[in-house]
Amino acid sequence: MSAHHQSAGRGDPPAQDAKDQQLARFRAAPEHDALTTDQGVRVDDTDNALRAGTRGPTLLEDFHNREKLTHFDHERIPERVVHARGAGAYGYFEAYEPLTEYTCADFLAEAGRRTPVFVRFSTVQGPRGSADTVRDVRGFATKFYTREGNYDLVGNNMPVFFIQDAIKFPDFVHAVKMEPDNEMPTGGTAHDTFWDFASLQPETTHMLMWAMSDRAIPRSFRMMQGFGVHTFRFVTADGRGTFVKFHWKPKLGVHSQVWDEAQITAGRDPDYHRRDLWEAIESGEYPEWELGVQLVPEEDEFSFDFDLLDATKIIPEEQVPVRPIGRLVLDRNPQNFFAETEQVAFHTANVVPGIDFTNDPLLQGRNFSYLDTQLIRLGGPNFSQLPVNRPLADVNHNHRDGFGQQVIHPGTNYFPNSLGGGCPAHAGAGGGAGVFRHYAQRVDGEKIRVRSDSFQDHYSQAALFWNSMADWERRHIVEAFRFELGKVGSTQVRERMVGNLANVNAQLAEMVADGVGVAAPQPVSGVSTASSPALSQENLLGEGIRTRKVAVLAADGTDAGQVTAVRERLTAQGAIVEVLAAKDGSVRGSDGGGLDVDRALPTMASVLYDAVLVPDGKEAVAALAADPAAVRFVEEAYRHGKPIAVLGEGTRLLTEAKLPEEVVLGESAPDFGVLTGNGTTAPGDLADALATALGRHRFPRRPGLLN
Ligand code: HDD
Repeated sequence: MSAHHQSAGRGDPPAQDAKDQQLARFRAAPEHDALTTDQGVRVDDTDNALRAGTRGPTLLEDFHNREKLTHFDHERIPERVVHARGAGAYGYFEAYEPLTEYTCADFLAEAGRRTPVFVRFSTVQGPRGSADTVRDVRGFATKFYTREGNYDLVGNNMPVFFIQDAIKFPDFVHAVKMEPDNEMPTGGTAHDTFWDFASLQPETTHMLMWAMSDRAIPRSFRMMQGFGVHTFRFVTADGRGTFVKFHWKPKLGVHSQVWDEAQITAGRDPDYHRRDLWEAIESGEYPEWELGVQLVPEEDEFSFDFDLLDATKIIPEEQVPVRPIGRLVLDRNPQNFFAETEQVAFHTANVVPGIDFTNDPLLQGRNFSYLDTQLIRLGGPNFSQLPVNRPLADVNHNHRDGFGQQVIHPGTNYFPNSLGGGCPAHAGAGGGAGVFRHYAQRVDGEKIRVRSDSFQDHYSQAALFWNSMADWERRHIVEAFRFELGKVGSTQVRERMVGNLANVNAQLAEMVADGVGVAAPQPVSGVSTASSPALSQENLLGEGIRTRKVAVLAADGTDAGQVTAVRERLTAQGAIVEVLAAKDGSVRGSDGGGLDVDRALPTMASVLYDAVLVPDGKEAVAALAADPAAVRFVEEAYRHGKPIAVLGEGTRLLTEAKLPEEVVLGESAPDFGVLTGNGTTAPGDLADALATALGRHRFPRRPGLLN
């Protein structure tokens, strides 16, 4: 490959028709684009190894064959020990206003300043090839290529963590990953070792509430919140500190799948989230988040009933509001998964002037761990030279050599020096802006291996979370605990875990105990009754229905006019409408014209859509009613709480799917997101009603749901 290909990386335009361009280049100048060895020698044939006679042995002399196989044999690198499964994209961060009152961070210093970013989303437990829609925490890691160096905000889609001290991380990860003897399960936490650990480690309780909630089964990466988790510190140019927590809020709202749906999706499309992100960006629907901060003056450090340094705690938004400070837009897919998404190396200690750490013991441990992990994963100390990791800011130091060194460093390699003109010089000497100076925090204490008493309350905020949930969110949490603990073989572990839950809520503990066949624990007195409405997804719907997917079930005889009318109305609001029929190609509309089929029904499933529409047309509906895949499609959409719209004859499919008749055909049907239009209903009106229903995402109070 020629040099201009190899240098492709960050900042290059997307590869639209890269293959065509490459071919054209080859035709124009074969000497530049022909296949070569690593040494640049052009190769005549890469399909046949050199052999002695056409049927004879392969020869060791074939350097091209040996080089090709050797390179292939070394293609894999160790996958991430956690967060191995992920998807990434480029974009930019744009600041809303100067934040100089709180931080001297250059990328936050001016309204409208844009900073390029790379974001990688991930699951935690599963290996690289595991399914996207497992019940798990999602990683949300952002690398800001600021003018003053790279800043990494390595967060999750949940604002707290399982443990308080990083020294517990290897234990936690050993317990959560696949079990050591049989390497099961692949993705997810529903197994003995995880719950054994969790039940013995009560500090996990708050995070467990989040992990058993719908937050752990997002509809899309684009519809997740993100959190920096720890309390960090903003620092001004004159050295003043302010505590800060970071929040990403998705423009599209926070939405989830239901558990049954997530499990089916894992089979129907294991790449569901990866594909969703990729396709949204390819189609110009750039996902967007707002970055918000909770700011706490240093003098208020001890004014909370929890410790700001404890990563198992949130600051409720009602207590300290989240102030929006900028937006993140992802507008470019990577060109090469390995080079970019796999090789990106995040590190909590990648900070820039104006952002500093606190003594959160989880954060302090992370500040060691990420650099260490990159050394083994990326094979040496020069990984920051990889295109995706390279800062935009100038890099100047005396680090030298090592595996994979890309830079030809001239001159001296030590400091102080006179022979190299004293360069690179200490930036501090000039005293200028844009230099990282550690926050001057006074520290005094004994060397002790002891957790602070202020870290001991493990249940109040777990209760806060539970108390803040809507009825259906609580139902989902109970079902999730029942599922997970139901997969645990050890009765002792089940009992111990249920016992912990009694500290959160007696009803929760009772319902879980009932589901997993253990005795309900004794109620605990003094359980917190506080709540925080900002935690419920019912209050995080977002606006609009952009990129929501609507399936139209069609067959020969479908009322094509209706489809066109509905499609127009919905796509005008940004929804995606796809016509599904038994076979690809087109179907005959009821007016005799053709209706293009977007997807063959057998290749799709209701779990891959947000709503379903069955248009009118006697012949078509009869065919659909006789097709088990179509009937199942409607039934599943119903059981997963999705909006369903039927016009005229389409109603028959509701009956065929054996949905609760009193609901779907009763007056309350629209309240449950089942919309039926008769002969006089204008398709546009039905489309509007469907759009409103889609805006509510799901109808979790509908009878007959699968959780
Ligand atoms: Fe971590 C990866 C997030 C605690 C050690 N972590 C990793 C990634 C995310 C997080 C998003 C994937 C980055 C990527 O996409 O490449 N981790 C968190 C959050 C935590 C957290 C939000 C708690 C607040 N992590 C944590 C602790 C330790 C680690 C306490 C170790 C002491 N994390 C790692 C790691 C990983 C990692 C082993 C695996 C691969 C990598 O770093 O690059 O170093």
